[in-house]
Amino acid sequence: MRIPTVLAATALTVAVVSQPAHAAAAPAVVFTKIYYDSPGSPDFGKNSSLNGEYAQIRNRTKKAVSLKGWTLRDATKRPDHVYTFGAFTLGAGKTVTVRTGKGKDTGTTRYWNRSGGTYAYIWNQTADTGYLRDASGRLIDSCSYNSSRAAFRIC
Ligand SMILES: [Ca+2]
Ligand SMILES: [Ca+2]
Repeated sequence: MRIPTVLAATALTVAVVSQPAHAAAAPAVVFTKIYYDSPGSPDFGKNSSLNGEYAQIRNRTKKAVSLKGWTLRDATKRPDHVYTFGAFTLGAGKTVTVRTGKGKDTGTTRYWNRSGGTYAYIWNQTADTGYLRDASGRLIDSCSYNSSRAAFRIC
């Protein structure tokens, strides 16, 4: 059935106007950056290079959020591409950096502790997606990129 142009336009206007009421609230904890092309080229997979790629996650709220059991992963369906937070609290307005390589966890930086050369990188150099899920597996935020022209993506 053909919809008269006037009616179609009216329906579109209604849909656009009503959209904010249905839009989900911005999540409390969000990706802010994925630095996917570690400095230097080529990327040989040394620990310093693995730690040159990272994802940053920020708590936008005025309350601390426990990230214990929360997971961070890329688009790859591999169990070793899942980072699970241990006991960790992200303070109000604070940002945590999750680096791919090995290191000693601090209050602001966590380490995926991956090694094994070039296959240890998590974040693809051209296109990938980060997923952040809470301890019950609910998707909290995601960040996608599809460009090799930059070294990082601001989410
Ligand atoms: Ca590089
Ligand atoms: Ca990947």
